[in-house]
Amino acid sequence: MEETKEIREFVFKITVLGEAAVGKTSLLNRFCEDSFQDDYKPTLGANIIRKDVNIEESTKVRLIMWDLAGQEKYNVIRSMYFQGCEGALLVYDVTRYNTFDNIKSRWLRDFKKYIRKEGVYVLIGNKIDLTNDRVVPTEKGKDLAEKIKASHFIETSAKLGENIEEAFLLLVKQILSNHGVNV
Ligand code: G3D
Ligand code: MG
Repeated sequence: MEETKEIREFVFKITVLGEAAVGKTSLLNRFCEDSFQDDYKPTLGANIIRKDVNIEESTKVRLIMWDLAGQEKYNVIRSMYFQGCEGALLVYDVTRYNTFDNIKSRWLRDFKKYIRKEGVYVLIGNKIDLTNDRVVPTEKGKDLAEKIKASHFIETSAKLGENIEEAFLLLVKQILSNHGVNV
């Protein structure tokens, strides 16, 4: 008789943080291309997206992702936005230095302030397809990731679809590992 493996199911809420126009919505859209976008609540100022990912045959994860609609002034909905959040993608734009500087001074600070301490984050340098406009070198990204103790660093292009799935999976696997699940 075949052995049946127990299926483990998880639901994680994650967020994508970073300055306006770094590509947060584009990253989410890329990652969720084939998936369901439900609960669109424009009045909340946030778009709530869900996607199911199978990490292994026996480990299923449902991701609930909040995308801020429009401006990055989320004061009003901040507590809802961060509540129950397990992790974040911290995104900067490799063609704009200020978006890189603001990771530490603003987005990581907010993450730490509003999300419980065990929350994990992956640092992302987006728009690497714009090679001629790049001002933040890969090494700088790596250094920052180390300094802020990000669990990983990865460079992406939401435009070309480069490393998008990888970025989200790195975050999910780190969250699972924090829950004592080894994949
Ligand atoms: P945000 O949600 O962080 O505010 P968006 O950012 O996803 O709305 O993206 C802002 C702009 O950057 C968009 O251009 C989008 O197409 C572009 N963009 C996002 N990711 C990439 C990328 O990897 N490469 C390039 N070249 N552009 C990207 P528009 O012109 O629509 O404002
Ligand atoms: Mg957006």
